Order: sequence, then C-alpha cells, then structure tokens
Amino acid sequence: MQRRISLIPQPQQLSAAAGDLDLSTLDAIAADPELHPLAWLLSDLLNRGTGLRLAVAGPETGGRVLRLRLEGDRPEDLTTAAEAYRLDVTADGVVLAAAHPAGISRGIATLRQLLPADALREAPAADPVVPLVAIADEPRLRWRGVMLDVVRHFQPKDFVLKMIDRAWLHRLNVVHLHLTDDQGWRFEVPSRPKLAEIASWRAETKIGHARDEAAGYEPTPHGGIFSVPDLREIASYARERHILIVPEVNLPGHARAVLAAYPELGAGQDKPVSPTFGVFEEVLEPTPEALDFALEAYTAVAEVFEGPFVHIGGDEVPMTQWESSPVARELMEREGMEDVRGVQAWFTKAFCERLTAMGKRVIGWDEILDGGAPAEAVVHVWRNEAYVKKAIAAGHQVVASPEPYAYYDHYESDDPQEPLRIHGLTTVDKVAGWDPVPPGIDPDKVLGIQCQLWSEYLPTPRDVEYSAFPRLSVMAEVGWTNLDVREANPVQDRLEDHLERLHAMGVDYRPPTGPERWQRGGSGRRTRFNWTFQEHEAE
Ligand code: TNX
Repeated sequence: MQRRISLIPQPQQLSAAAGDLDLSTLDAIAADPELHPLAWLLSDLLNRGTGLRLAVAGPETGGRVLRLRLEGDRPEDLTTAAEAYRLDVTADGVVLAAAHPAGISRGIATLRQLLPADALREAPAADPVVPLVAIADEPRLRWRGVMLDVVRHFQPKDFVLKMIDRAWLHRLNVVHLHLTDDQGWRFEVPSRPKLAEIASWRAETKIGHARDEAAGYEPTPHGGIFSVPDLREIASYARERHILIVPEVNLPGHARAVLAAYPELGAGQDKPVSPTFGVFEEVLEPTPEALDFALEAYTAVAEVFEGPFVHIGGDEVPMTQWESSPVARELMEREGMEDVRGVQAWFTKAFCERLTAMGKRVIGWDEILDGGAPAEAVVHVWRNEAYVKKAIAAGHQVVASPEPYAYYDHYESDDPQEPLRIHGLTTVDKVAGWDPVPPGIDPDKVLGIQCQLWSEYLPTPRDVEYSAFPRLSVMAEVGWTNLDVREANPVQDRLEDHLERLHAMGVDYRPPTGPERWQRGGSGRRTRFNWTFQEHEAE
C-alpha cells in the first residue's frame, strides 16, 4: 500500500505517481567523485535505519542505481540556486541532481523523509521503500538557521551534533552557536587559559525564574567548555552536511564571564561568572588590550569554522559603565563622539575591520545599529520586525529572528502546566502564519530567518527538544517554502506524520495536545512563572 507523502518543508513542486520503489533492488549509489562523501553518508544512513548496504560507485555505473549527479553551472555558495535540487524516483531507480553539492545534501534530506519514519532509527527498523515522485525544489530564503545557546546551560557536544543532524533533516543550512555570555565562556582559546580555568563554569545557578527572587540559588557548579578538537569535530560534522556554523563571541556586553577571568579588561569590578540571568552592567573598557583580547577570541573561532560569517553579538550593552569611565570619556573626546553609544560603534567598527581583514563577514544583533555599524555588517534582528525595515533602510542585509515568531524559549501555549520558560507565547499556529518577507520589504536584503533556543530555562537537551520541536520544523518550512505553496498545503496537516519521524529519532517533542505528564512544570522548581514582559517598542 502506498504511504501518504508528507514532507516538511513542503517542496516547491511535487508530483506523485502510483507505486513504490524498493531501494534494496538497486545495485549501487552512482555518484560524481566530488559527491562521494555525501554518497557514503547517505549509504551509512540507509544502512543504519534499514539494514540496506549500497556501495558507492563512479558516475559511469549504469543499470538500476541511486544516482547523485551535478549538473549545470556551479552557483555561488549561500544562494538559493546552490540549494536547489531535482529528485526523481521511478520504478527504475533514483536520480538526485543539483548544480551544487549543497543541493544534493538538501535532496538527501528529502529522500530520508520519503522513507518510512522508522528508517530514521539508529538500527534497522524499516524497509527501504520510497514512493514514486518527481520533486523540483529550491529554498525561498538563503539563510535558514537555528541558534543553540550553549552558555546559559552547557549543551554537550553530542547534542550539538544531533541538533546539526536535525537541522539537516529539515533542510536548514545554518547552525549558530552562542558561545559566550555572562554565565560562561564555552570555547578554548589556548593563549587565554583563564577562560577555561575561571570563565567556563559558575559556582551556583538561579532556581526558578530570575525574577522570582525568593527562590534562591542551587549551589551545584555548572559549566563546560569545548576544546579546539571539539570545535573542529563540530565544524567538520556540519561541513559534511553542507551546514554553515556561525560562531558567536558576544562582546563588548554580556561580558561577566570574561571579566571574571580577566578583570583588567573591564572597569575593575571583581564579580564572579553570573549565576543568574538578565542584562548586566559589565562591559569591556574601550582599550587596545580589550581589542587584542577580542581579536584573539575571534581569530580562534574564525580559524576553526571556515564559513564566511562570524557573529560579534553586540546586544543589550548598557551604557552605564562607559558613562562614568574616564577611559571611555577620553575615547569620546579623541574621536569627537557626542553620544556614549559611539563607544559601542567604536567596538563594532574595530571588530568589523579586523574580521574583514581575516576574510570574514560580520553579523551582529540589531543593537549594532544604534550607534551606527559599517554597511557590510549583517544585522541580526531580534527585537521585532520594525528593526528589519530600520536595518534595510540603513543599507544592511538582515537575518530575521523577531521574538514573537522565532524565540522558542517562549511559552508554547497558555496552559498553566507548561514548564518554566522566560515569558511570551509563541504557538505552532503563530509560527505557521509567519511571512518573513512581507510586501514592501526588499527580498534581496533579507538573507533569511533563524530561530533562537536561549537556554536560561532550558537546562537539559530534553528541555531544548521540547521547546524546539515542532516549532523549529514549522519555521524550517517558513524559510524554505514559497507563500503560495504554504497556503495551498497547510503545514499543520503534515505535522502528525512528521512527529512520527521525531519520535523515531528519540526527540522529546511537545505533542499538539499539550505537555505529556512528565513534561509539565508541576508545582516545584519548574512551575510556570508568569512574567509580563514589556514588548520592545517599534523604533
Ligand atoms: C534577549 S536576543 C537576549 C538574550 C536572552 C534572550 C531571552 C538577544 C540578542 N539577547 O540574551 O537570552 O533575550 O529570550
């Protein structure tokens, strides 16, 4: 019996014929030499979930094969054309063709979803059977990402790899790693050993919500740091799947962990790595030493992650310390700055110059607009969609992560049993209704969209999974699929089938009917806390 075809994201064009193809009747995976790494990856995945063993052979191999083929002129990286693919499954075999290996990688993700859900398990659990289809597909947006916050709660490396794999299955192409913040520093910089010794852990962690002061602190140390080999492994795991890692080193604010290790880079305070969450006053002083430190940190990530982007952070930088700092005042006088926000712009400009000299492009949170940022910097909009317009008007390209649609550390429903989250309400239906490039916005300027998994209140991988899925699945479709195709095929109709995939992969997703009993907040430390959050004003 033929299974229903139910893919997320919905491909742009899909036509199905009656019947199935049993991949075990094929002789090999025939692939251009350049595609052999992807071909072996596919072979391995098919083997794990179905037991099938298909060897990889050269492109000249004829007969009944699963063919991976490059065709046409090679598009530039990070274009929608680079991720376009055609996938034809007929009674005679499979042809997956694209102009760029990235397109082949996206087509493999679709092929995996055409298999029975149980084929996504780690040991043979399903027959390798796929329906006969013809798919022609290309993403709507160039950048479709997910951010993991490995700072507020450390996420072990194997979970980061799993999330890269899940991003891949959803045809996302960016995984942004938020690596530094007030609560910790999470990657090794060999020239700065105190980052590992001091900044990588905190002595205690806030119990409950940061605004619930009465709840106190849990005196169990929390921490973790990725070594250089860990980072290299993450980089090559992502590269194999044609997923871009965007590493973020968040400066000059959110700097409590750095300053705990190297207090001389700040205004001299001696506070520990922060045990709680929020926005803190501590910032880097605008000195040559602070710039040297930043340069070492940016060089360390830029060397490991060879992709074009480095994220400089730049969000929520309070001006209070600079307002009373003689060093900042002296800089302002020297540079003729009238507004103290110029100090942040001074950092942004210096980071941009140094990263550009390393051949990188800078992306930073929308606050980098406040004091002015070089036009080549990409603005990562988080506050609300008004900043998309503001950034574009200032000449920037944009990645859009507006809180109301893209912050999956927000509550998923108003059920009092939802587990502790920061605030907000972002339902699956809300995400499904998101048009990231509404009329009036120049689509060329919108690189893409991204969801955020801030982990203040997501202490374990299971909490991250509950928050991410299925909202991330729906967001993947918002970024990939054209609006008319989405309207003709509401994603909600495909979610149930998709949840079977997530289940087969062992993801602790949130069921559409609400949290399972073990996922609920209960009446203890994870109970829902209602903090009425002031939405950011449109500028
Ligand atoms: C704002 S988004 C932040 C983060 C928090 C997040 C919680 C951004 C650039 N800054 O530091 O984790 O809200 O939702």
